Amino acid sequence: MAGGYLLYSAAGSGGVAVEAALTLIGAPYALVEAPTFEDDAAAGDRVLQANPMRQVPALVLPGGEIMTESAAILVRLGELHPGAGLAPGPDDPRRSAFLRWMSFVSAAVYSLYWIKDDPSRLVADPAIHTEIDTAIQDRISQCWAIMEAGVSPGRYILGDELTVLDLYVAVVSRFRPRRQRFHAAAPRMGEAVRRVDADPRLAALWAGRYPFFEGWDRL
Ligand SMILES: N[C@@H](CCC(=O)N[C@@H](CS)C(=O)NCC(=O)O)C(=O)O
Repeated sequence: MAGGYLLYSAAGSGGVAVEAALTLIGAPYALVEAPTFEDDAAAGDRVLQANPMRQVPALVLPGGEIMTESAAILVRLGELHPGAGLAPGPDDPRRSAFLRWMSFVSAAVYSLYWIKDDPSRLVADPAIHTEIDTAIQDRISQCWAIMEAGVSPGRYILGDELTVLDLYVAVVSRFRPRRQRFHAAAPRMGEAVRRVDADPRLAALWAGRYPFFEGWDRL
């Protein structure tokens, strides 16, 4: 796609973090809606042309190159648009923590959803699926607590400036076990993500793509 970004994403998915980054950057993008995690084979087929993992997000860069992997996409967008100030550069004192925690969210938390969303991918016996789900929810809460202990937040997770890490955590912490457990495990990061939730530049995006509704966090 010449001249703009093409994003494969879905409402309520990790792709919304990429949508948030593009919104703050002010970069126009076209969207291919592909709710790969729902019982929708066509959605998987749609994203397959960009991502052999059948997952969103996948981003086609203006030059045609395809990127998958949410953390890499977010870091790269920050690099490609330095004026937006969303990704600490190589000489920034926050750089090591930035890369560390971007990878951590992806590897330690987000990757668990491939099993959590459908435990039969690993274990056929449905009698065990609830146990797996509970164990994964506990593991996710533990990971948030480990991250909470390792960061030194200011107004945002890495200090007083918003980065794509804040967008990433604000979205991934909406997945089950959702925010009640996230806030219990990570109260200081919780303040940062509430700030991201309330950012007026993102109000329309959250409302349209990952809305809060009465009782959403009790699911
Ligand atoms: N490692 C990937 C994980 C992406 C991912 O799990 N995406 C979910 C949506 S939030 C998905 O497409 N799930 C469908 C599936 O895994 O079959 C990333 O960080 O981008």
